[in-house]
Order: sequence, then structure tokens, then C-alpha cells
Amino acid sequence: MKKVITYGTFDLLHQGHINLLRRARELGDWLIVGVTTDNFDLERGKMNTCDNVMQRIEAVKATGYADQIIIEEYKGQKIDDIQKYGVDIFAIGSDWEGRFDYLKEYCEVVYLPRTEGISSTLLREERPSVQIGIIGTGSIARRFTDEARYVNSLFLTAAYNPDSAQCHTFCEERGLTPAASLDELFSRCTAVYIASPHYTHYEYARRALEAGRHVLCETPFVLHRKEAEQLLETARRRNLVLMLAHKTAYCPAFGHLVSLLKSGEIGEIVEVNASITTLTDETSEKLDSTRYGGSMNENACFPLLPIFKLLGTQWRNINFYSKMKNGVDMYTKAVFLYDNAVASFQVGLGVKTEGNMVISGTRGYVYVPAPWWKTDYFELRFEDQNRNKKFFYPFMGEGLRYEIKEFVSCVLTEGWFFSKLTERELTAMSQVQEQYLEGKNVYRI
Ligand code: C2G
Repeated sequence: MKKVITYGTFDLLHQGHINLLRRARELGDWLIVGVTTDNFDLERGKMNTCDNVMQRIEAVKATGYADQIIIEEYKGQKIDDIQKYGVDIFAIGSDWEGRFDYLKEYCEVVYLPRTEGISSTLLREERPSVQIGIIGTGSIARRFTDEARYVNSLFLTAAYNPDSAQCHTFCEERGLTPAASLDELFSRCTAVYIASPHYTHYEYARRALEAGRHVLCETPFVLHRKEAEQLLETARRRNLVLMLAHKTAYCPAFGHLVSLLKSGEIGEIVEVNASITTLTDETSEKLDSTRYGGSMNENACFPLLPIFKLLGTQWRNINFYSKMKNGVDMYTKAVFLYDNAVASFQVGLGVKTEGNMVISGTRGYVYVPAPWWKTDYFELRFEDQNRNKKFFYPFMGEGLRYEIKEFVSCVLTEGWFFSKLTERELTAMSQVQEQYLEGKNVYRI
């Protein structure tokens, strides 16, 4: 019996895939089809698939050409499969011509003609999409436009900045339409990305939600609890997505770390400690006391994420220790007391420290090296070192593409309630910021 094997993502299965499968099947008597897992696709840089692995497997099955379906989950698996299943022919589309010649050592390699004029990419472009307008045109907005290219089902349409000269330069560079007012921006989009200075977030988010636009808001969300509650309430009432552009919350490593720890890998969690410091020029807006500058406002939302995810939001008290200069905190250490745990973090714009995270439990601990907030790697460590485990994940580009993808899929599926940051966590972040701004339990050093 002649065995043939082929592989693919088979997203939005189309005639090109069907032709390929038929031709591959005709090469022998038994066709094995390897369908890539979602994670493997992420790892090889394909993060725009629409169908998940189960849907893609079902679609391949429905063609009737596959005698056996397997999943492909790691680089190098093709060699293992060819040997394991006793494969005679490896077949793949001609767009891969030459790229799989290394398999000739193990079996015959056949490049089949690719069907012209149809592709998953074209089909994805025809699907419903989100039109995003950008508010604020600084450096984070630039990074956002770069990263958005990797996510499908969205179009960046226009940008708004009250400084119209800046707005025009940004739009010219990025091929966007400059909007002269917020209303003009709203008329050109179905969702907005807020990338303006902290103190403007609330007002822009409120205006956007009231205009019926979904909102992706840069960190920090808003700095007062009432504001967070009001925005969330409006979003809920109007059935709109309101998401925080918190890149750590959406990156693959962090998500898996939380799930692992929630399933008890290191026992009961007793302490979370994380820090994030960036030495910043004193003239920077980030240190402007009239514009809610300072280390807490700039960076506290990062360590608050693991603390809330792992210990919850029912803390008993928080103490802050701050080194001040020109009316802002250059460095703050915060200590949280919970009923059965403690947490602490250090944030700094004028003091530098190691930017790692350690989560301590009754059976072991987690070490996440700097920069833990955009990690692709962490370790579980135990008393018995033989049990230590290292975990590796993809972290593509600047990492903003993960939050953008999540936002777009929440908007398109009306699935905002599945968002990785809960309403309670968002409100609690603002509550901590507010307590700090009010000076409650803040000690100067
Ligand atoms: N294909 C085709 N005609 C098209 C589109 C795709 O013949 N118009 C073929 C591809 O050449 C490939 C198969 O259909 O052989 C699956 O294509 P994709 O789903 O795009 O998967 P791909 O990224 O090519 O996966 O390990 C994965 C493989 O290396 C290839």
C-alpha cells in the first residue's frame, strides 16, 4: 500500500485545498493529512487563522479525501511522522517548491500545482472586519499600526490628535485619513484605539462609547474607580467591547502561566513579587506631575495583573513607599496584604532594578526573568531540582498583536465577556491608582 502524507493549516477550507488533497490522494492508496495546531501556527508566525484546529480538522474530514488525520504541533515532526507511519510520498503545494527537499532522505517528495486565484488570505479579506480609528499619534500608536498588520479582519482608517500638524504627519506616514474632530473620527470607524496621554483616557473612552464605538484603551485604563465603573457600565448597556490594551494579559506565556498555577502546580500561592523599571528622561511627559505622570501611573497596571489573577482583588490593605522628585514618584514599592498571602511590586522611572517576577508557593515557585511582562519563557522550580521545568512560547514582535487579535475577535463575535481581563480586575486597577493618588498609606522615602 502506497502511503502519502501532506500538511497544512486549511483555514477557511477552499477549492485550492480540496484540489491539493484530491491530487495528493491520487498519488497513492492512503492519504494522511497533518493539520497544524493553533499553537504551532502561532509559533511559525501565522496568527491570522480564523478557524480553530477542531474546525479545520472537521473541514478536512468533510472533503472525504483523508484516510487518516493527524495534528502537526512541532517543527521537525514531518521527519518523525514519515518514519512512524511508513510514508512513501510527501506531497505539498508548489508554493513550497524546494523547501521540503530535505525530506528526500526519508521518502519521495512531490510538489503539486497550486490552484491560482484562491487563498485563505483572500477569503479572510472578504469576511466582516473592524474599522479602527486611532486617538493619539505618539510612539505607542506607531507601534500599534505596525503590529496591526499581522492581524486580519481589521482596517485602520483614520487618526485624531488635537495637534493637527502631528496628526497629519502621522497619517501621511501610515496611509490614514486625518480626522479634524472626534465626531469625524467616529464617522470613519466602528472601534477606536485610545493611545493618548493618561489623563485623557476617560474622556475619550466616554465619548467613543457614547457614540457607539468599541474601545481598546491603552494602559493605564483610568485613574479613578468611579470612572472605570461608569465606562464599563456604558459598554455593558450598549453592548460594546471595552478592553484594556494590556499586552501582558494577552501574550501566550502569561496566559499559560496563570492556568498552570491555578491548577496547583506550585501549591498554594503565598507571594507574588514583580517589578518593572525604565530609566526615563526627567523632561519626559511620563514624569510630568500636571499630567498624571510618575511610576505608579505609568507602570503599576503591569504587576497588578499577575497579583489580581493569582491572588484576587480582595486585598486587606496596601502600603506604598515612594521616592519623589518634582511632584511625581520616581520609584514606588507597593505591598499588598491578603488574608493568606502577600504581594509586592516595584515600579520606577528614575530608579533601576531587576525586572523579573517570582511567584512563591507551598510546593515550589515560578521564576520569570526580565522582562517578565513580555516573556517567552519561565521556569517552575522545586526543592527537588530534578522536577524543575522550563516553558518556552512565541512572543512575536512587540507583542501588541495579541491584544489586537483578541480585541478584533471580541468585537466580531460579541464575545467581550470572554475578555482575559475581567471587569472586576479593571475596576480594581483603577481603585489602586486612586488610592495612591489620594495619598492613602503612601510613605515617602
Ligand atoms: N494550496 C493550494 N492552492 C491554494 C492554496 C493552498 O494548492 N490556492 C495548498 C498549499 O500549497 C498547501 C495546502 O494547500 O499544500 C495547505 O495550505 P495552507 O493551509 O496554507 O497551509 P501551509 O501554511 O501551506 O502549511 O506544516 C504546514 C505545511 O508546511 C504547509
